[in-house]
Amino acid sequence: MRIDVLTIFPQYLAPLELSLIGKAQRDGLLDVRVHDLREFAHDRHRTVDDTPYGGGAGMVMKPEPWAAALDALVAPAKGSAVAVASASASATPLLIVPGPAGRPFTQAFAAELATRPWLAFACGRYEGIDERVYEYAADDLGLRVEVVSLGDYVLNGGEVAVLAMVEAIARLVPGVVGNAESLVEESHSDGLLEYPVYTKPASWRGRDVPPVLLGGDHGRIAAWRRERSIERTVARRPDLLPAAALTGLPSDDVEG
Ligand code: 6GU
Repeated sequence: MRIDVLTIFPQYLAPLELSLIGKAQRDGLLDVRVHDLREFAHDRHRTVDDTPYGGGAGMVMKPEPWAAALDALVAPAKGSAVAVASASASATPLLIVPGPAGRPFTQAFAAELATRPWLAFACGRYEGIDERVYEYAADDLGLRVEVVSLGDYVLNGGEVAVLAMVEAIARLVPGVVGNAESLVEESHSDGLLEYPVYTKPASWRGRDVPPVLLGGDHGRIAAWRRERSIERTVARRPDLLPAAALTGLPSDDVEG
């Protein structure tokens, strides 16, 4: 999977070199390319923002640097090595713009994005990006554009959100997570929150591991974990329960 990130703070994305995502890059499973938007601002001060039409607080990102950056991404100079390589992979990236006004980022959406050969993230700062950039990307460059939000709060820019989204997506790309079984039982994989987990010692500071987990009866353990998942979801995320019930998985326990 190829991932391009356009940002005025390339250093913000440095953690993508670490841990599982860094290893996946070295293993050739991920190809992450971070680009400095200011390289595409051609005035003396490399300006990327300006005051909003209609007035109001803050600044808006200018369309010209964004268009130049997206042009370079989608239609690299003809005959270049990049043009040849990307033409064989996938013609255009899916363009993701992180922002609090976006569609919610979920595990299901992460799984869909993990099947894509090429994603591009456009990190806005300030009050946002001139609206015409979205139209240009869709209408003139033919990109699918998705504004995506991590949740109902406001970050200063898209960079931290990209770190979170890339981690959630990349770990679903086959081979990135060594033990694929660990993807099956985690939170949100069946619409419920994950059950509590324990390790040695069996007794610690007067607190014992639930005895059922020590018994080796895998049927009883699975039933216990299902109950704890439902209990925890009821307590912390009751909004998830209608969708989880529709999967049919926990319905036996809900009735009993
Ligand atoms: Cl994806 N971006 C920004 N800038 N703020 C956010 C967000 C994303 N999700 C929640 N708040």
